[in-house]
Amino acid sequence: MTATLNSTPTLPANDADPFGAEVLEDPLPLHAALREAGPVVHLTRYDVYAFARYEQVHAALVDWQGFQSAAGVGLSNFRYEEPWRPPSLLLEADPPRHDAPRRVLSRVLGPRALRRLREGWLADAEELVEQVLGGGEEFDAVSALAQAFPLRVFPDAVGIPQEGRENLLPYGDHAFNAFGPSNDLVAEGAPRVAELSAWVDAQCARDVLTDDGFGAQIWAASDRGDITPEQAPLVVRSLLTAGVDTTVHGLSAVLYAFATAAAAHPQQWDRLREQPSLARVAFDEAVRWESPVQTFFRTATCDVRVGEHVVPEGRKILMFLGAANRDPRRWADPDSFDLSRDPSGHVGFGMGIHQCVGQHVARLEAEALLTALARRVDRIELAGPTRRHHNNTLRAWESIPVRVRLGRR
Ligand code: OVM
Repeated sequence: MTATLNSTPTLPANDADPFGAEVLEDPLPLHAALREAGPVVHLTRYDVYAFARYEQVHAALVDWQGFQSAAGVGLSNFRYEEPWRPPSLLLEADPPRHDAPRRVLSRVLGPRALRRLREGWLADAEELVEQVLGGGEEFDAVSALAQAFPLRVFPDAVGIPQEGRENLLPYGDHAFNAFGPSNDLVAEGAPRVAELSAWVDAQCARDVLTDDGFGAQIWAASDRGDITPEQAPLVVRSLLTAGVDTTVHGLSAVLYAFATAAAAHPQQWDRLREQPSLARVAFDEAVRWESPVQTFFRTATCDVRVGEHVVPEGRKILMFLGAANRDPRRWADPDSFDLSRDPSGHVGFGMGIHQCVGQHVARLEAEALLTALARRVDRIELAGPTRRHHNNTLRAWESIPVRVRLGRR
């Protein structure tokens, strides 16, 4: 390794803590510094490599042979360290083992399967919006909408019982913290991990799930032999881990974007009101702009050449999805939330074989909520100071106080 490094130019280094409170509060300065430093940077604090430019993040995401997931997509290297829970069959697996669970879940969550849910979710969103607006023209967009809507539709769609649903957000929050170092955020979650994990695992059993939800369809796939009966509960677990917090923060992001549009993104809400079919573009643009999932790691499976540098075999690489999604080398005016741009190609859902399998679910939730809101509200703006929620992986809001003005019916 020394010989390799000596024969190549010095790797740019950065000693910032990407999981420290200061960066989590505002990651944009670090992102800019890492992109500027070069195509690959050494993060000295954790002795890992970093990609922050779109080109390298995209290339690593699509090269699953060179950049594996089975050693874990967090800082912890499963080659040497025991994972905090049995690894995900999807997220923390490589082909060929990854492929059967992925095929099953892709079908369960695919556009065809979601058609069955569409009418009901559109009606649920209208009902929720009606109820929230009935409570007054000022409310917290995070709790009242971004959390309330996914919690209203998603657990029912999976088919879990009512009891204990308040565990979903804390469990997901911990799971996403666990991809980072074992810092204060992980320590704060630690006392409840056993209890939350036991509850989540219990919801994955066949006899606990309704007979018509995503969970039942995963179990039915094991009856057909598409996956094994041992795999079925772990695939259900992926839904309960990755399916709630992510959509909550994605919805928060798009609501924040519109609420701040008066200052930074003029006329975006008016455009959505005139053309509700923009709801899906708006959501994808918000996922690009905010990147609710900020980072994932990969592990090099061989010495990988990056420009004039080499990432040695077995080493972890931190991919900054959020930085790639605002790389000026790829995006014009990257910091603006702009409904007239084409956000496709963003890496907020990842890219390649691991690209978010739930993205159609997320888009349907966003479409339902945004169209319901746009039908009733003709102006949305901040009504007070916002507060971030810190998580080692997620870019999140704790609170977005908004004021709305009701429009014509
Ligand atoms: C999983 C999973 C997938 C994506 C993200 C994630 C906690 C988990 O399969 O459990 O974050």
